[in-house]
Amino acid sequence: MRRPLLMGIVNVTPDSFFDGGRFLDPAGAVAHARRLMAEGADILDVGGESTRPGAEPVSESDEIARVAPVIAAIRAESAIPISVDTMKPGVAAAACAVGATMWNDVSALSFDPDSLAVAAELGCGVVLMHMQGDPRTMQAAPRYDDVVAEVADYLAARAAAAIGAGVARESIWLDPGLGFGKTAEHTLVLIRNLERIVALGFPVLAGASRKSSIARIAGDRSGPDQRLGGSIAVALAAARAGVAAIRVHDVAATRQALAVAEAIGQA
Ligand code: HH2
Repeated sequence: MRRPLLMGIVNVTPDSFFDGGRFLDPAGAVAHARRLMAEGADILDVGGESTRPGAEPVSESDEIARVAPVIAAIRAESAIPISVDTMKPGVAAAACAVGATMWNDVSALSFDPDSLAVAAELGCGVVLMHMQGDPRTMQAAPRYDDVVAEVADYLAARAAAAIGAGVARESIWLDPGLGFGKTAEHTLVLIRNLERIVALGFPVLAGASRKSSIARIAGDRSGPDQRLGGSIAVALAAARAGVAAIRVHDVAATRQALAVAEAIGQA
């Protein structure tokens, strides 16, 4: 097992499902970023719009006002790779202008007709994530005949579209979008079959950190603040499947679990 990179989550939002409102103040968000770096984060993912089911959309200017000062402040003190979690090309461009190095797009560059061209022009890394529907409605009635094949085919098609638009192949990462327009059973089947997403030949990012599917899979009623154990179980499975990076709220605990699992594997 080769230890995957850890992407630490910095949500500068009032309404994210786990940490909404905790880091809306830029100074608080930067302090949180520092904490994640001290815990060993390899990448920071800064977002200004929640994608939780039912979340209200945020205007481009409000989103930029949330993320840009935080990214600029982190960049002023660290060379760590920073991704911006946004569906909007204008936000991605503003974020890259102040130091973001990657565009993490849960819509796989499909939300805006300009997204593909802007990603090519920015020349940054891109994460193309699978989602069925959009955040407001995605959990209403997710349906697949074969969730793994459909997610893999979609990601391969979006990677081809990005390359066709001029995005460098080596800049592309793929993400199966655990919990995005998926029942807990769909998410579980995807976790069991992450190797098939890895087999597409791009670095894979995966994240189920504290999502409701953790509680559903476990068969309990835990809230987001009680889902660390299950989140770590998914991180270990993702590492075994060969993902390149895991997106987490809890860098220290996940890093420790991965280090021990790796040591056991080498013993
Ligand atoms: N999950 C969330 C947000 N962005 N990006 C990628 N690539 N993969 C994910 O699984 C993913 C993502 C949801 O988590 P969080 O940011 O904590 O919540 P919210 O969207 O409510 O801010």
